Amino acid sequence: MGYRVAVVGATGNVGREVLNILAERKFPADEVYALASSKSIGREISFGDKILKARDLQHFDFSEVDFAIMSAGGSIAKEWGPRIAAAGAIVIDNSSYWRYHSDVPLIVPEVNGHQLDRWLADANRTGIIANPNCSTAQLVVALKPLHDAATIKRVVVSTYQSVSGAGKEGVDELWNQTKGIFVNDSPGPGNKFPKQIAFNVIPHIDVFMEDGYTKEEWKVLAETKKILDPKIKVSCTAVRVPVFVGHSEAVNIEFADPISADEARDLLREAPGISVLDKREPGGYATPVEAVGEYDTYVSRIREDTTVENGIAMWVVSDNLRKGAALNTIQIAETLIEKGYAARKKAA
Ligand code: 11C
Repeated sequence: MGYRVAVVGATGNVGREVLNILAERKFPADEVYALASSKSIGREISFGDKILKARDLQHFDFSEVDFAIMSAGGSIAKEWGPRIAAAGAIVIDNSSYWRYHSDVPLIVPEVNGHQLDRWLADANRTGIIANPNCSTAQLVVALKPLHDAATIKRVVVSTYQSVSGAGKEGVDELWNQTKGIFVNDSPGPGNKFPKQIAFNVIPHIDVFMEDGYTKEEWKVLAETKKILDPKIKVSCTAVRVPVFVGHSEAVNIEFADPISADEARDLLREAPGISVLDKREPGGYATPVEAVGEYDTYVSRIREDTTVENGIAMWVVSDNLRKGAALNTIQIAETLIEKGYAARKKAA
């Protein structure tokens, strides 16, 4: 018997990618429902070779749904996560709302998918699983095999984040400003980014916090600790760049134990979800252009960082809408199925 999957926020950038990936990976679904807010009812959305019509979240009956994959923002997640879970579906939420709740697992299957065994067996589970921020997901996939081998003490990461992380408005703003400058027009102030994004970079993503870091930077720190190891120290500088899709990260890691660049490269080559592209020659590294539409996180420029005792520096690139969002939610659902989560009996 196949599963019933509701995609909440199906008309957004990530929701559409969830539908694409469910179809691409032939997810074992009998039914897939595209749900959206009332203003999008009836909108047509591609699902493989089919077209789904968006249905109204407010009036949808979740009592026979097995998975609700939500990419509809924090306030919808707050209100609807517990309601959908109470109807018996497993909620996999992409927003930041549930990520830091102690009774909600925050999962990247390659890194801490094993936590789902205990969660599934827990009769009192909340029914909600959180998906991490895109910049965290690709980072922890790349850190995990190295941490297992040589124990990471500290990570310093600078991100180069594409505008699709800021949703459709972010993509439109880069497009419109680029076109405007190209035809010699003033780009004009944007609504989404605090400074011109076309032909520029902006060292500011999400709101500023009291300590001077931004919320995006704090998320990378808090989520790396929750997913990988609370003992790892993390410092992040998050930067928006004029790229449509694909986040990049320059990462410097300090380990407790010695590890060479060759050892790190070999470990990363064997690790799930990673492709190593690391030739020390022009073009012998990954950029966002190659990562778009891919499942893997690419690791390049692996070298020893001799400014600390046991240091490695590397470059990590991934499709932020895929591993950073839609793909990871589907991998969570696939992991639950592998661990024995069965489709619910349907009414006769
Ligand atoms: C960005 N990383 O690139 C953000 C988008 O917490 O899920 C994802 C925000 C989140 O702007």
